Amino acid sequence: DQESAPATSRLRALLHAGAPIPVIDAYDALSARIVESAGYRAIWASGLGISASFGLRDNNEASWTQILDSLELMAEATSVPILVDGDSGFGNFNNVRRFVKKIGQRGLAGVCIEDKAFPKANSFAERTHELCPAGEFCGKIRAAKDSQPDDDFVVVARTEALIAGHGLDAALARAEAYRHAGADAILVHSKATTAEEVAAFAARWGGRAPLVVVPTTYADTPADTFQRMGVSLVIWANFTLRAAIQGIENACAAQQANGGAPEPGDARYAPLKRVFELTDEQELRAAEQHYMPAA
Ligand code: SPV
Ligand code: MG
Repeated sequence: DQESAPATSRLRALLHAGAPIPVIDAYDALSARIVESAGYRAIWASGLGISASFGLRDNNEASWTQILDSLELMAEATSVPILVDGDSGFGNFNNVRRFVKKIGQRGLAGVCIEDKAFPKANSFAERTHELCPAGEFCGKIRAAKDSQPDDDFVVVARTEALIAGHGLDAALARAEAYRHAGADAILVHSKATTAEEVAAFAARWGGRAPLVVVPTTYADTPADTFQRMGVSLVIWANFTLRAAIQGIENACAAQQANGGAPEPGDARYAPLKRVFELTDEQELRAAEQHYMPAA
């Protein structure tokens, strides 16, 4: 996990660290910087978060080039590896190939592709979730692996079988097929309110490939439960997004209650100094010293 190793290799090392690694979402370059400075070892570039940052729904409303532009800025702003939420691949295997090639060129460390139909819907949306046929999805995984920028790039296959109500056997059969297609890890998504469902999956999976979970609806699960399950990555997929929304809402409400103006010294606001730190203002001053003639 050396800083000098490529992002792809560092993400791969986390998958095989032998203990659950907490990963949190970012939805733009600034939130990615904040996550990195808080000490997270990897970032989840959330599809929900990026689309919400555009004011759009998590239904493939944003074009994939709009998402790519945001991902490029996120990668440029950070040095920890970024696992990209690639939704259902923005189309068929051919769209997957193009997307993986483009994120690979931009230094993203891996991609997660889910076995939903296109356009996808958020897993927590109250609706019928249509899955991509397993055979077709295996082609997408193979296409992703064949388009990766280096051998360590991580392709996570995400099954939505439990979300779609197809049950444990179907989820396990799909995961096994995706592993054979070349997936480096399996994300088993669940909207259950306890970890029981994913624990049952993990028990039958038996560590055939690294396992990734997204415990949004079972967030109160103790960390040692994930350890016992043999989970590799625990992705807190929408927590910076929700913290930002709540933070801005609280600040706006307080200002509105104060006639529209901020209260002097309100600790709700990060100091401007923090903004300049997060955008590395200091580096520009040093570069000016280096490149500009003294006045
Ligand atoms: C996302 O963060 O966009 C995800 C995770 O895909 S979830 O919203 O939990 O489905
Ligand atoms: Mg998503």
